[in-house]
Amino acid sequence: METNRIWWKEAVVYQIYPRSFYDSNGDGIGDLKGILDKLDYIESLGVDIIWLCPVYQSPNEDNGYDISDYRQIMQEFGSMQQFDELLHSIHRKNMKLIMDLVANHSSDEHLWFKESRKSKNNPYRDYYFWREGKNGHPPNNWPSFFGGSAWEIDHQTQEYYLHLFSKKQPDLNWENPKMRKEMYNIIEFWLNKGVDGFRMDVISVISKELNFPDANTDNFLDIMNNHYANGDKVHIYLKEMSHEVLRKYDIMTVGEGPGINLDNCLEYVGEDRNELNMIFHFGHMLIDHGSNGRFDPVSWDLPQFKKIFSDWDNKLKDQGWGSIFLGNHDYPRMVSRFGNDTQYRVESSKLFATLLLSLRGTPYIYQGDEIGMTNVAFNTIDDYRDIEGTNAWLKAKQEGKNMVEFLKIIHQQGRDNARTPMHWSSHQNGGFSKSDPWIKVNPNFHHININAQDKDQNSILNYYRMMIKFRKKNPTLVYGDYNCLCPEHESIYAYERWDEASKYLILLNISDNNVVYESPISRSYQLKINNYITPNAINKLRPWEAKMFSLPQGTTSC
Ligand code: ISL
Ligand code: CA
Repeated sequence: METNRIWWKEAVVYQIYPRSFYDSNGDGIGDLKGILDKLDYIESLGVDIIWLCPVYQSPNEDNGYDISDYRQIMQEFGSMQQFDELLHSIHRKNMKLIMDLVANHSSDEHLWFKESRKSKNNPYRDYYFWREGKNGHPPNNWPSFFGGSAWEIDHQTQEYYLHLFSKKQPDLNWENPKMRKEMYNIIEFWLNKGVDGFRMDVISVISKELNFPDANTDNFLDIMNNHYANGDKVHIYLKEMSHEVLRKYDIMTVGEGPGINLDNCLEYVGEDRNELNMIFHFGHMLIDHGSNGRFDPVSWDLPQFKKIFSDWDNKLKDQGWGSIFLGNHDYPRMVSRFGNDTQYRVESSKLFATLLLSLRGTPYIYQGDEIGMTNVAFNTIDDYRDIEGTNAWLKAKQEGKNMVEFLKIIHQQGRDNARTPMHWSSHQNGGFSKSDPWIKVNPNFHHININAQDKDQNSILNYYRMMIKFRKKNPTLVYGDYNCLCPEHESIYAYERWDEASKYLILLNISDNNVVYESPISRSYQLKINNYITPNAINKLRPWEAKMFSLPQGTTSC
């Protein structure tokens, strides 16, 4: 048993996308009071930590990932007083709250940027990256994550500013110590309020290649890896941030960022590094992305999927710590993407709950996955809200693509899949709001909703509750070793978790077929978890069946 036990390793995190969680005042937008109203529900899941996607003041070009004041709450979401009340109520329930820290860029409506653009010698000029154009063109050919150039001309001074995301999200200049100090003060402001940590947005790109060379490829991922991510100084900044503020508090940090991979992850989370506690790894999130990204989908197979989890476990097992997640607000719904969201929606949702809560690392549950919410398929682009999807649509149109086909790709891959309102009940708008929500509700709320599942003992929701409880009672599932059996099997994901105290074997049938899997168990065993209600033979797995056995210590499964 691990001697070095830490609360954030044993915790289960619940991610909230506030805009779509619960609307308390009937304006169609989820809000802080809505989260407060539903705190008993969140507590009933048995989770320990709530991660709130950004709630700061923002013009919402990118739903809060464009912050115009880091010390104010977005008016649509409520007031600072309500935030304080929410934080206290969360603490009263013995849960913790982590905030989203978006430090790579601000909104162009932030005071710093408004000043910065005024003149070349404004004191805030160096809070951002300003460069001259080249012969009437941007300073280089870098593309933005959301399409088009990463540079925008500002007519006032006739210079370009850098924005790796939308042009309303100018990149902050981390080279500037004054800017860094302001950011640390902001972090301190929230920590002094009592928040328990941060999820750090695109933290891997805060140090970019500052001579701004032209990219010599069209492949976005390559450009991002070569020029944006893991720059020279990222670790200097993270160490400084930790030294100046983070280390003074008992908090947790999780870094998000493209370009963090098996080779460099320990530089971010190695225990001797004093940088971050954990990072999200994106291998499985990019598994179906082709060379042109998410709107260029490719197929994937189970051995690939298993290898990603095994490699990451192996890399982090002695040093650092992992985060386990199967979806968030940037990706399609977990069950639609990896499972079967029609015939086996219930079984496959439960199967992925089993996976999520039985791997080593801190599990993150994305709102709505606990009831098996699915992707949505709006029949017109007008019903979509996400800047990434709508930009991609315009580009595809300009390129003369088949737009009927492209809409299907948006259905499958778009970020709005995960952003439709939560389904609280079968009432109007899924009980989310009394008026039209900011984005349409998925029409399947009539049969997929919390109210119905709360009462049903065999629901996905109650399976999550049971699995969370089971994990929390069994630290072996948190800290124990991991070994993947049959990595090449096309439909079975089988693995063991063990320590001196106990041993578990987990069998997951990731397919629509009945599979016979000669279970390696030779001696006495106990079936602890099963996502089917009726029993069956030990060596048979029905479609999307998940079984967890406890084995006597010393049993070899291979
Ligand atoms: O979704 C992606 C593009 O296909 C990801 O690359 C994503 O942009 C990246 O993981 C960063 O995401 C985070 O920062 C963005 C914001 O739009 C996302 O919602 C956020 O999670 C910019 O702040
Ligand atoms: Ca509201």
